Amino acid sequence: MNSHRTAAFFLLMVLSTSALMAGLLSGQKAYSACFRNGLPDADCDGLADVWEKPPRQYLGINLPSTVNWQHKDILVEIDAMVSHANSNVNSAIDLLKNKFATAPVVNPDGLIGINLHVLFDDKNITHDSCTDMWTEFNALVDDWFGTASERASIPDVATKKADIYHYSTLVHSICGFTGTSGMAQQPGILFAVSLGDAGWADSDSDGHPDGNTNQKAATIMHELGHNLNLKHGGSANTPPCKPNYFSVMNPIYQFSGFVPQPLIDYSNVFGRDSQSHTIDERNLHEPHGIVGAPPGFIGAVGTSIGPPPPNHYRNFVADGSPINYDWVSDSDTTELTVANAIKFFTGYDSCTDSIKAPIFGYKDWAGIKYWDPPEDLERLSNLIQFQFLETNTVSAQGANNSQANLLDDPSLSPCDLTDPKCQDSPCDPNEANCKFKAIYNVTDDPTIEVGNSSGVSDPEVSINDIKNISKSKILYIDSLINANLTNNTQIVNSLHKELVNNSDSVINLIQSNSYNNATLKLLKLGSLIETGSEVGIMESQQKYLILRATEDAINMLRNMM
Ligand SMILES: [Ca+2]
Ligand SMILES: [Ca+2]
Ligand SMILES: [Ca+2]
Ligand SMILES: [Ca+2]
Ligand SMILES: [Zn+2]
Ligand SMILES: [Zn+2]
Repeated sequence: MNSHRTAAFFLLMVLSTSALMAGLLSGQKAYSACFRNGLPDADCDGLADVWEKPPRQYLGINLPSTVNWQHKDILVEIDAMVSHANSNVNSAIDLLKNKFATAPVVNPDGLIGINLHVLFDDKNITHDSCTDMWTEFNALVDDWFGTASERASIPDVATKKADIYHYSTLVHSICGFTGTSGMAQQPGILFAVSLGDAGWADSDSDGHPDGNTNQKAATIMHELGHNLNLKHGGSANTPPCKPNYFSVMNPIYQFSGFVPQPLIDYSNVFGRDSQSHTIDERNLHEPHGIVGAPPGFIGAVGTSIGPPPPNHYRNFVADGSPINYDWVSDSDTTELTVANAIKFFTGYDSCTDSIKAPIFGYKDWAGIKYWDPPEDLERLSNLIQFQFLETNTVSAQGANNSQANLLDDPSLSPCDLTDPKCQDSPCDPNEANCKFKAIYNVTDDPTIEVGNSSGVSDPEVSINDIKNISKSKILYIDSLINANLTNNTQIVNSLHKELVNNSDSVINLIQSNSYNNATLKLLKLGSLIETGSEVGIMESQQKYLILRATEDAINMLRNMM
């Protein structure tokens, strides 16, 4: 079955630097520099113009009637196993279509955005308690990629369709990776979404988990992102869990847990320190904030030392407001040159990273690889995209990019491009000292395989990771109660049992996936704390802390249902 994964397409074109620059300077539409299978691809979406124009066909496969040769299109077919084809799949798809439609990506038609076409097709694939990646999954691809009528009429349709479509099956679970949310080729065509293990939400309450709308939308976008060559840290997988990488690709932002609400979007801006170009863990500024997230988004930053509750991480609004994180744990937030590793989230081992270095966000939307072209061409199309973006669509994308002004802050000194890491730097491309390293000649080497899958995504967030985070939140509430009600042992003991020690304690309820009952119990405990008199003398400040932590835990559990 590997044929459609290894099908090679050759870019039979030679593009010299001077021709490109001449095109840009004369105002010619430089994005005609893109080709697919040697055919012009005006909008650089990996679909040749001729396929996107009427009758909109490729090897007998009809493309959606709304594909546009002058506007980027991404085509996805999704099939589902029985019990995984609930109606909220459509809600998740609608949510994603809106995100792509307003993406800060420019098109020859002068409009921004990407048209995401999702065909939610076969919904009756025989259920399997786990799907082996990739042997069993590839068999599903062979059997189900394409519509029933395409499969009946087009020989080898799976191979052909993989040239123009991404393909996913909503499966129950991935063998050997219980609880993981998915797996994807990176870059590539295929991805699996696996939200069936115990603990994921049961959207239709039939006793069979399948993921709620947010869980589905985030996972589809995350896995498709891997196909489009996005990684857990943007341009690379490591380090993951960067607080200034505001993307659904970031494991700490894909689901609620460390953050109150998931971030279901690709990043558009390099998140950075509110007063400098990046965040340098060797030189942190306690009184500064982090900027670059979508308006209102609450992020999370963690560290391996220091007591900030709960569990060594702190939430922040990424609008530049001071985080006031006491990085050195000396009970003030005034230090301006602190060294600490801030990608460490207790309860989620995949974040563990003690190296202190500058950490960079990424502009996902500009870094998308539409069709696994040679690296050189990728750089080229990114450059073109940036140039065009700056000159033609600044106002169009303004609404979506309110932090753009911060990035262009002229009071900041240019970032140091002699630092190799600055290839991922948060420089604005128009800044005098911020340049892509070079524009390469595009090779016509016919041995380069295009459209080939060259890797697989790193392990994804699992439901167990999320449950670990929720349990740590409960333990934190428990520790607050212990610390603040020391002189009322009987009440403390009974609250402790309710939270941690009874067979139906909140922790045990979470463990057995009874999120609703855990929530009810937390609400009861909350009102008990609220009334105060019943639990003895407690300062209002202490009460506030406990109530806030309780609310946080309740919010998280609600996101899991
Ligand atoms: Ca195209
Ligand atoms: Ca197009
Ligand atoms: Ca199908
Ligand atoms: Ca269900
Ligand atoms: Zn299932
Ligand atoms: Zn991933």
